[in-house]
Amino acid sequence: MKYNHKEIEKKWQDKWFGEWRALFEASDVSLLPKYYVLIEFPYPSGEGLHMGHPRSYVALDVIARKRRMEGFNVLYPIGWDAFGLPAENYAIKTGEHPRVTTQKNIANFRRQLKAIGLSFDWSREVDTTDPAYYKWTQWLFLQFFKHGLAYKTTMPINWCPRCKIGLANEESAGGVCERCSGPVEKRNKEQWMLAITKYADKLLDGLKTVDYIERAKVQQENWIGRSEGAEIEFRIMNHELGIRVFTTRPDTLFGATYVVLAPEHPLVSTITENAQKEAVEKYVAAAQKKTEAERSAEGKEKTGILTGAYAVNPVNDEKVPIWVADYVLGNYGTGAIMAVPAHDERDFEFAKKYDLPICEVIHNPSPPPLTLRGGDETVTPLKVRGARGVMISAYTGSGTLINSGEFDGLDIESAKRKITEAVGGKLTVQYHLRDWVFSRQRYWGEPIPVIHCGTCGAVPVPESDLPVLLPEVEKYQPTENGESPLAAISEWVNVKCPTCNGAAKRETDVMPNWAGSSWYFLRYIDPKNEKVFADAAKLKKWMPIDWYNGGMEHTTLHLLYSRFWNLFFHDIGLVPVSEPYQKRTSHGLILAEDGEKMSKSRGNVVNPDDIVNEFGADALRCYEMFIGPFDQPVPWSSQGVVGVQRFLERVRGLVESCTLKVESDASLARVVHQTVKKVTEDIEAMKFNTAISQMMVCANALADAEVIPQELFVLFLKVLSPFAPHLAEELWTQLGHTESIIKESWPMYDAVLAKESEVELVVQINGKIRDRFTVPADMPDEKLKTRALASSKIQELVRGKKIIKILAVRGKLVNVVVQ
Ligand code: ANZ
Ligand code: ZN
Repeated sequence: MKYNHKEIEKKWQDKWFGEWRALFEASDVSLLPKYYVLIEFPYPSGEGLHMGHPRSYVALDVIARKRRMEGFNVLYPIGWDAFGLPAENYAIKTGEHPRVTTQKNIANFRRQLKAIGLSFDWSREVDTTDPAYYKWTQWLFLQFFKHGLAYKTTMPINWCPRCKIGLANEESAGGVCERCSGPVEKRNKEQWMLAITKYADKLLDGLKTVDYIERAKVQQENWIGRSEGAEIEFRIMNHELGIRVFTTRPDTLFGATYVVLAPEHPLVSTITENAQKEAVEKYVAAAQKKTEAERSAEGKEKTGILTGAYAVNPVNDEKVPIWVADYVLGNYGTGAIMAVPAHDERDFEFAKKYDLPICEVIHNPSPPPLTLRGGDETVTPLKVRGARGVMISAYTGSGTLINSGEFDGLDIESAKRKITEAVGGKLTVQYHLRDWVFSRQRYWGEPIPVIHCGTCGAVPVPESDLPVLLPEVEKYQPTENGESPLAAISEWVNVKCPTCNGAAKRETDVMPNWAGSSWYFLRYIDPKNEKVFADAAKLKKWMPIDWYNGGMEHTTLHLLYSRFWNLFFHDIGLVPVSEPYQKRTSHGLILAEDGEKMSKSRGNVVNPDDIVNEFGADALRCYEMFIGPFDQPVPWSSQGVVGVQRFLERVRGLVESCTLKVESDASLARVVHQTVKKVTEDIEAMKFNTAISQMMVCANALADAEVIPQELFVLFLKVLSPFAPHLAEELWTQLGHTESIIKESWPMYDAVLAKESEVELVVQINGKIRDRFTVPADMPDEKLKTRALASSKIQELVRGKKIIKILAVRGKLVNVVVQ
């Protein structure tokens, strides 16, 4: 009789999400230790769930289910990150209200997630687009505002002149509009900003206290990019003004042979000589069209243009030309650099191209040989002023100073300090992190709760007037001049100032779709609270999150943003811990069978619904866990699902051979206890794939036995249950139980029973001992022989020789006879 997964899985889901729903509900009053498991809540897209979602969700479902069986009070919540562009773009195209599409999509996602048997606590579902939720997003925004961390400034945005719409960075990748494929421009607009840079050091320091996957820590550190250096002023000849440069290498000041301004630098137009004006303006306009990434890409040919003006190097009074070049960015440091071609790669390339002087000031203890060959062509070494050798590239290593007057002989570090001091500069710290552009000229987002008054300035909407509801609009398209569609509703825009009662206007920008996800983990703790965003005592009970899994692509976005929000909330006493996530892990992508990214346009998408239908939820779950190392990208395989389904079929058959009576056979007991041990440990290490292969080995051993002692089968069934919960419940009832297997305790293994009895195997070649290692005592002869021949030592010694005979003595020795 074939296992009817459709019927059986539905039966258990009906119980779990119906009569038995308390099983998955976290308790605010329980005295059991708490455990908060979190996955990144999905954006409910029209396409429905994709295969990547279950990889993360099932993995943490396994952990949540195991923790419940270990006696924890588990919180494993779910919700919808539902503001966002696809629903809005769809509305622009079809006129259908984003709320309508969003509700439809949510219903579909809910159905799909339940069909996979995920043990979410559905009583705490949140939806970021629900006014009862975004009221608090707005309230939290106002805390930033009140503490001076939300401010308005003019910033360039991505603007598509054809679609007349402001685009998010993600919609204008490569400088191309996602909708019309036309070129995107930069346009200056007033934007709300959140001062995340004020938290740069806290965001760095906090990383030292949490258990994050190493890659995520490194990415965040690099993104924040703390850089110690100095600001030094260069006087401009024939001008009152000076140019301040930021350098991490003030020790190389004697080697600064020219100065470069970013095209955006405000001094460019002031100091450019008349003869150069036209050319410089053209250059600046061209630079504006490039993205930051294009401008700073390594290996890309550097371009620049002379201003005709000169500056004075403050350390030696040398006259140096001032250039404009787009490899210098306007919004980093001071937007101006001193160029030291001898010791900076980019400056070296630039100096070579424009034939600028190169002056060596750090002694290179092992200079490259005079003639060097790079590939097939000979590299021409450059003659360098003051140098004793030649240079074929910048020397960026450490060493002592040369050609630096009184500072000669100093090491780099002390020279940094002394030279900065000598020229009246100051030591500073720069961060690559930028403040967060927090407004969008869009419809489908949280209205920013601020009112602009001519007299009082920007005034927060009073708490009692929150939420500021999204009004109904006729058109979802931004206005002609790139304002949010909200700007077109005058009865909504025109209000009284809450402070002076004069005529005032509402802010018409909305928040970015990162807002709702920056604090959702707090709302799960108290999702229905109408008085506060979450009750303090409950926050204290549940925070921090014990285990958070999510995509690597969010490391420098959502993960950083939400840490920032939480750090700030902690500073103003709203939350009990500074770091929200105690542990962060990440899963690899699931690729299509062809190894490419799954995408609709490639037509290689595997739909979870189809897999659940054909093979069952348990097969989907187990296969996603079996597919490969959890943190690696892996291609989907339809063969693989079939294999896993066969394993589950085999497990189902086992229950028929179960008996209460028999004594357990030692070797069968060993496999089962080893399986309990391995699955227990592998789940913690997220080695789900090896946990499943061990369960496959175990199922085979159980299937080979004539009868299976029920106590052993039960151990196996319990460790299988987080992976294949439907089947586990079904077999559990077949053994006569009436309550859920989830209520059982996680099994203990018997360490003595689990231990392989092992022996040392001696491997000889022609009677001489050549290798020894341990093997299971009961390894059969044929396996012993293969194992012996697999040893690298033995392989080495028999290579090229003819093996005549192999003898094995079980539990002792293998002798290989060669000619
Ligand atoms: C002179 C120098 C000599 C430099 C040398 C480096 C090596 P990080 O580590 O990223 O902070 N720089 C400064 N502002 C810049 C800007 N707005 N756009 C592009 N480059 C800029 O890098 C700091 C270094 O990058 C600075 O130190 C400056 O070049 C350059 F042997 O100054 B350095
Ligand atoms: Zn006012």
